[in-house]
Amino acid sequence: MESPDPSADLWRSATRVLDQNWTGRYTVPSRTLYPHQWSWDTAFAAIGLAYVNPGRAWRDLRSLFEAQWPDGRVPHIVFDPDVPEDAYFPGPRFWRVPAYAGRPARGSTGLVQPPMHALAAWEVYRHAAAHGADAAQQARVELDWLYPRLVAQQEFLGDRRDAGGSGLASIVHPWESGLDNSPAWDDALAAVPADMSLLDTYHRRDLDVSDATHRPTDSDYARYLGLVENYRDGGYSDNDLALRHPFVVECPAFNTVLATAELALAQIAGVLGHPAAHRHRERAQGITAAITHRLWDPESNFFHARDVRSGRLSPEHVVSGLLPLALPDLDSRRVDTLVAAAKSARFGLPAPANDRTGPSFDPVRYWRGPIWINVNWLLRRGLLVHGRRDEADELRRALLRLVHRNGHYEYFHPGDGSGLGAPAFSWTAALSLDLLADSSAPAYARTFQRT
Ligand code: 2M8
Repeated sequence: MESPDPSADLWRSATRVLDQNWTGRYTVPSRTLYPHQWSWDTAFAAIGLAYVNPGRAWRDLRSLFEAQWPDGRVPHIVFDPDVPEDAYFPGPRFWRVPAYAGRPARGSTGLVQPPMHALAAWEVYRHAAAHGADAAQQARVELDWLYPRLVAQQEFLGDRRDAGGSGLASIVHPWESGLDNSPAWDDALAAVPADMSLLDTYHRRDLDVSDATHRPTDSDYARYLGLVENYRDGGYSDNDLALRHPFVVECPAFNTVLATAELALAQIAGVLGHPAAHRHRERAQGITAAITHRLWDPESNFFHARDVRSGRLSPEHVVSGLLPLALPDLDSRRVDTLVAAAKSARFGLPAPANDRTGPSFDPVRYWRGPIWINVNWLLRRGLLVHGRRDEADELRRALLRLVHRNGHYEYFHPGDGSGLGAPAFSWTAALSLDLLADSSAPAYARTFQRT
């Protein structure tokens, strides 16, 4: 596909990052920091690959879903058996996931991540025809293969993970949120014991390859490991989660993605001639209602994570509280309130991961202050869904400017925009391609470098 002029260098560099991070079967998020396949990263990569290599987008999604568990869960990391155990911690040996019949010989974790994949599959399908008749035909075959697997993923999250009985999926580990180190988990994590001796037993590989001031603290990391051990030693069972597991939380962003997935599944079901389209739309409405009912705080006028065990809402204002904007059925009063919050001194667009005015704001520690492209990409979708065209275009230009000036970094400093974390990061590159290719906002190509 032709790159939109005059953004050709950004287009080329983004394509190069995705090429460099392609292993032959899937895209790694980063060669240095994340040398395996990550779940929601795969979905974001596919959204970008839709423009430059749809065959690879489908291969990526297939690789991930080939590792889906019989209970429907899609693991948050699928390990590459050719990568040494010590290249990433915690690796396959720590997770001790049982081998299931029919699964390929790739280990995985037992956690999940936000189910972005239905939306990604829909986006790849939508763009397939632009690549010719063969690509369009392949897209149809791939959708057919993926659809029942995507439905199983939703059922796992909607049934097995509805620990609060509220119609929302709970996460059992901060890593499941994708917004791993967000202050949204601080309250719930405070009740999780930090066994510091785990850090004597295990070596934090992330600190070998990145700056410790950017990464989670040791006490948070000890809690992360303890949570994995608890879930793992319970056989990764989701029975009686709220009683047996010390971290069970309903996240507004995770559940927004869950609802968005139902809407994408409705579209996919329509293409496949499947009668379930209506049911998927109803589910999306049900999740939207539950998010509004359970996670909106009328005092703060914002969405917050709920700790299912204590029943408390997190007091933090973080970017996940803005993401329900992506729900088409969100009422207009809340839409207005969220847009105002996004543009307020707390955030500003592009939105940092955390409230700039709050005490937990840290401009370099990951998910506690920096700007991430993926959550802003979701926010932009929300603005578009609710007809906020001008704000969406402005955000699009700002995101592209940020990446163009600073590179395809994992995250960006919310003050000076400098690149932080891993360079050559896949979802930054992939979503830049999607933002660049947006033909509905052609003005971008003329203005983003100047403004
Ligand atoms: C980060 O998470 C991993 C653990 O899953 C880590 O910190 O080692 C998060 O930013 C997560 O959202 C992302 O999927 C992953 C790979 O990019 O990195």
